[in-house]
Amino acid sequence: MHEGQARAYTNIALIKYWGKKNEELILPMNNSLSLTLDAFYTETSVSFSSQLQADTFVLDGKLQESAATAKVSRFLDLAREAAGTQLRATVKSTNFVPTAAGLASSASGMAALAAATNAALGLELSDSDLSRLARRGSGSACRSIFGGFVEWEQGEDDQTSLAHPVASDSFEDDLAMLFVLINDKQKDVSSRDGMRRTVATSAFYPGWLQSAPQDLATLKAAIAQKDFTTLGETTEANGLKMHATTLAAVPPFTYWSPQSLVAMDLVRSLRARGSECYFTMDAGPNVKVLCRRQDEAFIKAAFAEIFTPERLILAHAGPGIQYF
Ligand code: 2P0
Repeated sequence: MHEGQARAYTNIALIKYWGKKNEELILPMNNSLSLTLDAFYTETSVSFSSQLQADTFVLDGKLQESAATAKVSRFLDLAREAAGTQLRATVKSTNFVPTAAGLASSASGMAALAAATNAALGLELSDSDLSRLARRGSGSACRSIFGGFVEWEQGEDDQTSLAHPVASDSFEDDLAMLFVLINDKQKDVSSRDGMRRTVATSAFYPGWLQSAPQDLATLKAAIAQKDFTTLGETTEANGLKMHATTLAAVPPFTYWSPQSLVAMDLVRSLRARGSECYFTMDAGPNVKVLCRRQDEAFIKAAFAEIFTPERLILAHAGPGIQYF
């Protein structure tokens, strides 16, 4: 019996990963930069045993069906190959997200799975190697190996595509992110399908690729200078550009819902009234609001006039991977 356990926190990209140049290796089209957060995480245990005939995957106490288990199995195959073993495994994962959040995260999930597997098989991977391995499970997972600000270098091959922490002199500790949870049961386009469709068909995708490097450079300079205004403006602009690409895809789609627009409007009106905050969104209707930590209570209270308390969750910068 070989066992390992790990915890990984989710991350939200300030400069988005949107599109792959290699689907099998999960090599992205552009560098991305995220903030790891403390509010949502996944704990995973992996145990390999010669007694097992097949891999099993239990998520939040429920045995998963074949599709979810196959995804985990494909990931375990990579680790088995590295370790030179054929042993099958039992994987148990728990997502620590507030109830009804609609926030199950492949970033924290795959990062925790990679780390727990690393421990179980005694691979002794460095954090860089772990980031490469996690990337194969889900692109954004490579960033959840590290805490605080993290950049994923797109690279050119399996070896060169990985994340690393971005030096920040603890700037992240001055920040907060308010999650505005919007569950309106719209039909989902998974991020994987959404990216693929956008890369293949969107007339706006070349514009995305053209501007992402400048956004990244501006954001990194803002981190170095602890310039919150530039950080926020760049985050919001970059997110809007990513979402604009989906409108020009064939067929078109959007992750925005009416309530997302309400949240975005409130951010703009708070700003107009002198309360600095900025929004970003990912492959779903939830809106994440970036603000200074000193302003978080005021901004949360403004949102509480429109959204019920269980839909509002404050997060702060979180740590990298943890073994226990
Ligand atoms: C990001 N997203 O940078 C971007 C922004 C969603 C929008 O990474 O196909 O689950 O497994 O590599 O990492 C979500 O996509 O996709 C994501 P795969 P992943 O956070």
